[in-house]
Amino acid sequence: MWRVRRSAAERSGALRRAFGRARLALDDPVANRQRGPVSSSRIGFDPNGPALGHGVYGLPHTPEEARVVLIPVPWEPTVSYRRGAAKGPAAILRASRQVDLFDLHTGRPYEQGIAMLDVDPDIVRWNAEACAAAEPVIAAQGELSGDRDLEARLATVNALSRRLNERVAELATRWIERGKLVGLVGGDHSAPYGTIAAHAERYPGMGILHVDAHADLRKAYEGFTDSHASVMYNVATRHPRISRIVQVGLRDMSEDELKFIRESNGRIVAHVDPAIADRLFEGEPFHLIADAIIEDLPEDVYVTFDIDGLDPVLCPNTGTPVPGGLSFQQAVALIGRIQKSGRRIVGFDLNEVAPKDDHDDWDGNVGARLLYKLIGYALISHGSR
Ligand SMILES: [Mn+2]
Repeated sequence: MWRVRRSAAERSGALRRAFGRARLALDDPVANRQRGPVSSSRIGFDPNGPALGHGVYGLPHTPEEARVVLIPVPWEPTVSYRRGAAKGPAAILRASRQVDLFDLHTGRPYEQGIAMLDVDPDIVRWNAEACAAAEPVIAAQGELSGDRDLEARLATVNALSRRLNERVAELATRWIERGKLVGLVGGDHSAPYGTIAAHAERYPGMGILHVDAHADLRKAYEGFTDSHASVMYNVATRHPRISRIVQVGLRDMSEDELKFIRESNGRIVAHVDPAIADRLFEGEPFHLIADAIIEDLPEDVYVTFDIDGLDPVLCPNTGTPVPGGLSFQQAVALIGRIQKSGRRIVGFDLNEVAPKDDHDDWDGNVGARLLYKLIGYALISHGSR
């Protein structure tokens, strides 16, 4: 028998060593800059207490006061497999109140203020209209074969998608111009198109880290020009100032999408899930894989995170789950290493989070925690600690 019973003293020694290592992790310079006593008078509330406000993460900040402004976009008309992503912002908001404000990776992101805007009622209305119009088109799998009614419905969805994109871009631009760090909470993956466009305007030459099980490079899907499955195609073709798109976690894609990547001459780089898994199986440490991925990115990075890039045990109710994917720790390490490499996270979105129902909070819980890491690392990467 190789397991040896350890004495209590040895066990506590092991605990001390483990705790010492945790301390070391917190002793890194980034965490240090966030140290110092936090008094409730300085920030107006007790960060160790239960959530006080009705805001995201239980925080009391208004968008004007906050450094980070989150735009909720409950949108899912083109969802092809199962719905639920429109409930993502509410699920994340609900679950966020259970997240401890102090974060072991990023310290105290809450000190700078985080606020989620109220949902724009126009977006709710457009989503309902577009979902109703889309239903028969999805049922026909985009095979319209001259059917006037289906063609009219498709045109309605595409027009509403354009309105959504314009509205989201306006909202994002308005808050970016006020000096805020803007994040978007979807919704399906077409929801963040407008905020990606707004950031591309503000940060010419920026790159995108795109975490997803899918490439989302389809030239329209089921006839929908602004499908969740087309968002990166639209980003790539409509925004030449985006210097590079680096995709991670892909494990379900068409040959046309692969061809589109190959023909992009390196502007789109795909780190597919099977290749990452092979390297891990062969014993390559994840940090080297992560750094190789980040090497492909320019100085300014926008992160678009489809929750289905993670292992589906972390997002069981997302619209199009695929086995495989990143662990939570790997995803957090990847985001963290963007910041540690000296790059700047200029904006971000989290999409395709879908709760099972209005009471289930697992998908929302994972989403809220991942979003908090994105916020924390984005803030540190801006040097505004
Ligand atoms: Mn996606």
